[in-house]
Amino acid sequence: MSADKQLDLTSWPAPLAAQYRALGYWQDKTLFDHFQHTVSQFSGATALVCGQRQFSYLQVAEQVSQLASGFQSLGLNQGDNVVLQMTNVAEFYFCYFALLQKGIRPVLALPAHRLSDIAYFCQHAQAKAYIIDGEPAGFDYQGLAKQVLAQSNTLQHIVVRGAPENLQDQRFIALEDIKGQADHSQTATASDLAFFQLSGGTTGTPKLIPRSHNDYAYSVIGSNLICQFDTHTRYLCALPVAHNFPLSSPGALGVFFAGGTVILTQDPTPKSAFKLIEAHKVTVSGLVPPLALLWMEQAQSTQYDLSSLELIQVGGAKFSETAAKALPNRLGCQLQQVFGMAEGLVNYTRLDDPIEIIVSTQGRPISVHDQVKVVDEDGHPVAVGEEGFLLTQGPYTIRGYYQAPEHNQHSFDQQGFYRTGDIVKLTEDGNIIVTGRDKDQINRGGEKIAAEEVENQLLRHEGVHDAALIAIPDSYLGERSCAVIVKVAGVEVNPIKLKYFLRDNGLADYKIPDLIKFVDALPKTSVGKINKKLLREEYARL
Ligand code: AMP
Ligand code: DBH
Repeated sequence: MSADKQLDLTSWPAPLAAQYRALGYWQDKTLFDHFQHTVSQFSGATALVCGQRQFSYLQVAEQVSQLASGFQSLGLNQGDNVVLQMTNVAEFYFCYFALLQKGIRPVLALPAHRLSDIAYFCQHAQAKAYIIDGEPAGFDYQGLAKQVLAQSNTLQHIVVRGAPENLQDQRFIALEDIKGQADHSQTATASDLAFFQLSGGTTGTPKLIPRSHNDYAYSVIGSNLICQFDTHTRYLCALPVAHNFPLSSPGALGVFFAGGTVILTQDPTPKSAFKLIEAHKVTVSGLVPPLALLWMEQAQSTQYDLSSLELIQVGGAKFSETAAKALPNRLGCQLQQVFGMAEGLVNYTRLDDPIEIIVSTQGRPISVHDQVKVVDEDGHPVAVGEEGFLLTQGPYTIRGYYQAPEHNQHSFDQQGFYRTGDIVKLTEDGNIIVTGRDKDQINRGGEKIAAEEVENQLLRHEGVHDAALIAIPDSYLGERSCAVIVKVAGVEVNPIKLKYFLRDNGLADYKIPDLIKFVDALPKTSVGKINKKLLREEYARL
């Protein structure tokens, strides 16, 4: 089945699409149109700061138009997929808009993804190009690209920011060298699939999330209204640029739609971030809970002036009420909790909410047309204040993962509501409190790990007979991962060897178990599945 046919299967039912258009949520403008609109209004304003480099809106637009023709001259066309993996550098946005302009669809990989993820994205998306950062400190993406090439039969180009090392291999080409004559013509249309976000996942393989221009643009515009991003906004992008939170909630796209400035950093720790806050008079940033805690600790003794900060958004994992109460004083600004997902639904506490709501809830949906259902095991709605499973549909929540028909059967209900896998309570006033999780995932300080993926990799080791990956509480990260393993008799295995084995197999560092424990047998439920609930209780005090 062709990729576009597949999108039809996962797109919104016609009556809902008509409603979202009638409401003005879907404006039938592409993400590139929205960006261009800002360029036409604020061409001289600073759009982007990246290290020593600064770019006005016009300068960003020039870079984008030259890359748009560059990508086409490589033979990439509307409907083609590519994998884009950049660190927090300006070129991420140049590539992103250029690809979107031409209807070429990037899979937004995170810098932490490794061979096992990237090879899978390339294969599943039939990617024709893999675009990487060739000069970051700390990791050799060009080396990774060589390994990816060896496993892919679709990749034709490795496009490298910086200098390609592998000059004998014609497939490696510098991003700088593909730039052509400025090309402002657009091939994409707003109802098209624009790009792929990635799901934290719950299964053996990560899932690709198809986002359309219309739905994503609406989530950004709605977020801007709630968070009041405007031309004065100076947003420090401290989380990985490609992640849904700093890209769209309202994140960098919110800034670019509003005419503000994005300040990029590769290093989100206080030492570097605080310096940038002072230097660029940052007004807002989005953080995961462990980073927020670190900033709060260090703010006490910092020499830098943080007084420009107006708002800190915290999301990606549950932020404790105690920390939430302390944040405004420690950082001298307002707190906003954000509970979102790359599949769609994003909830915010509102800027004018009473402080009790801001510290004790994860907010409410962007749109009154985000429908949320909180149901029990049998799918019946629970009473307000009762815990249940959260399902949702709305103007920017996907109807299906990309080419994953079997998985989609479980992930969406009969009406097409997405099963978030989160356990929540609704308050009287419609705010959501996240109380737990039904999905087999570990949320390691905002980084999601699908237990099954790591278990499958562990089971490939000759010394592993059975394996279960569980979350254990951690005061800093919220959760850490622990692999509980039954060995094969007579084969020598130890935690260090297993961790190396996983790394050598291309598993990303954040997915490598923090702890590995050996047991004689794993507890089973009455139907013979591993009893993870029991394991979690047993290992909770480690
Ligand atoms: P993903 O589907 O990989 O984008 O991850 C989204 C998931 O992150 C949500 O379904 C929640 O499980 C979790 N999450 C995001 N924000 C929060 C938050 N503020 N509090 C608790 N969990 C969160
Ligand atoms: O965790 C997430 O995926 C997330 C958190 C906050 C998200 O996708 C978002 C906001 O948009």
